Parts: sequence; structure tokens; C-alpha cells
Amino acid sequence: MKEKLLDMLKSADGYVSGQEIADSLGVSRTAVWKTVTALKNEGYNIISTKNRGYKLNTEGDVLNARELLGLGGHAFYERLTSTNDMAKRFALDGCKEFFFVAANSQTAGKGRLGREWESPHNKNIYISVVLYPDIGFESVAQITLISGLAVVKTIRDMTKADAKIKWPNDVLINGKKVVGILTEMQAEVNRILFAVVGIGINVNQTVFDDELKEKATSILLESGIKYKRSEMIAKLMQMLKEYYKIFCEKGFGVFLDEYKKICINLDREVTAVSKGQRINGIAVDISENGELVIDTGDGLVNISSGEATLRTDS
Ligand code: BT5
Repeated sequence: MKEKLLDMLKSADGYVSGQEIADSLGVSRTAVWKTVTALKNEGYNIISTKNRGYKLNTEGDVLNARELLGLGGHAFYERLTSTNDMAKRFALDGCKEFFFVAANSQTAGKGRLGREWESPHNKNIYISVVLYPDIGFESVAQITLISGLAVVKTIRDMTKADAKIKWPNDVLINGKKVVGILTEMQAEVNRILFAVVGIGINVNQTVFDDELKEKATSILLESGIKYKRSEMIAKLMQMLKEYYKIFCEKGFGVFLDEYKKICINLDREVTAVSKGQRINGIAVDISENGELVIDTGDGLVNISSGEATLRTDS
């Protein structure tokens, strides 16, 4: 009943009267009113006007399983500890490639190296995608890089915001972090069993904790526009599939030019911590394998995204 009513409102050009809905669904007007109330509680912005009926304000941003239907295999949760952890469980159960887990909030959203990912309810995208890459261990870190490219393309195409990559796993707009990516993998001695790419996009968040205020932002804050998360997820999945397919066929090298163009670290001073060692210098290049090349003054050092954290001076 909810689905049918929602379909009627979605396809209507303006108001639909309560009577018309009741007749078409074969229910009472009270039942219509109750269903509309339930949909409103889910977050749908339905306007009720006396003598005219109901109208769906399509500007609203609602993320739920219904809105994600049609995007292929997926699981949606209102609240989860971490979409990455849940995606791993699906992968262990043998879900298909590109299966994704999305949530409206995370209670233990993860960054790299045990850091936290702030995941307030009903504002942002928290999504984890299962992949079965047939590549060597040394190439897994490149999945983060191509995922970053897919995210940047999605944001640029949809919002026109000037999104850039901070190697290896951050997407920034106007110098502030708007996206974080966490790739995890499970492997046997000589073979990758699966990889999970977790992507957090600050879409409609407007208030950040004190600790994050200076360094984090959202698409709404930067563009002034409230985007629909379900549409952004659809576009992101399309881009990710495209980029990943090319990556599996041709490797990371074909993305190098595109990556360098939008990577903010190049030609700037960086401090990298890799395998417990601090490396200071100028980031001069990205290698064919997606490593950051740092000129320390004493020579060039390549660091792999899998094992480095990075500070870039502006
Ligand atoms: C990351 O780690 O940037 C990876 C974040 C991945 C989050 C996604 S959400 C879906 C999936 N499920 C998960 O559990 N995780 C993934 P890292 O480079 O370590 O950055 C973490 C740092 O970013 C924190 O220490 C904060 O300083 C900052 N931070 C935390 N929450 C943020 C937010 N919402 N927006 C911007 N910065 C944030």
C-alpha cells in the first residue's frame, strides 16, 4: 500500500485528492491518511492541503531500502556499527561483486589505523562495496585510488564542485575533507579473497564536532544545494563499476594522468609516516603503481598508499 501510494504521488503532476487515492487503491480515506503519515515519518516531504489532497515535494532527501531498489544487489540499514564490517560478512557468505551495504548512520564508523569516522544520522552517505579483484597484494592499495577518482567524478558531474584528491584516500573541496575512503581486504597466503571499499561522503551535514570544524565540510555547505543521496549513490556505483572494470583490464597506469591532474599533494611539502618512519620532502610525482614519490633532498622515496599517512602543508 505504501509503495503504491508513493508511486501515485511520484508520478502525479501536482496534488492528488485523498478520494482519488482511496478509490484507486480500494481503501478508505482514513487508511490513505494513515499511510501518508507513515511515509512522512520515514522522511518523505508530503504536503497535505485541505480540499486539494496530497503532494510529494520531490526536493526531499530520503534514503531507505525503497529508494535504493533498482540499483542492484544491496543491503540497507537505518543504523549499523560500520558498513565495512557488514559488507565483509556478506562477502564471507559469497555475495556477488558490487554488492553494497549502505546505512543512514554508523555507530562505529571507521577511518584508517583505528581512527573514527563521524557518521551522523540521515545526512550523509556511508556505503561499502564488495569486490573480488584478481590482482596481487601489492595492487590492492590502487583500488582506493581509483575509487577516489570515481567519487571525484561523481561529485564534479553532479554538483560542479571543484573536488580534488589528497593522496591516497581523501577527497577535498576548497581544502576541506568531504569524503574518506577505507579499503580493507581479506586474503589467504597467496590470494585475495575479497576487498571491501568503504566510502563516506558528507552530503547534507551542516554542523561538525569542534575537532572537525576546521578541516571537514559537506557538499551542501560547499554548493548550497541539498542533493539526494540515493541519486548520488546510483551515480557513484555507475562510476565505480566503470573505473574498476578498466582497472581490472588495464591496471592503474591508464588513470595516472587523470589522477595527477586532481591530486593536490604534488609540488607541495609533505610529511609521510610509512612503516613507522617519518619522511619529509616535496611530493614530486605519482608512480605507475600509484605510489607517492617524495623528494627528500637526499633522493627519491616511493611510498605506497597501503601503509602511509600524510600531512600536506598548504
Ligand atoms: C578515512 O580515514 O578517511 C576513511 C573513512 C572511511 C569512512 C567510510 S564510511 C563507510 C565505511 N564504513 C566505515 O566504517 N568506514 C567507511 P582516515 O584517513 O584515517 O581519516 C580519518 C580522520 O578523518 C579522522 O581522524 C578525523 O580527523 C577525520 N574525520 C572523521 N570523520 C569525518 C567526517 N565525517 N568528515 C570529514 N573528516 C572526518
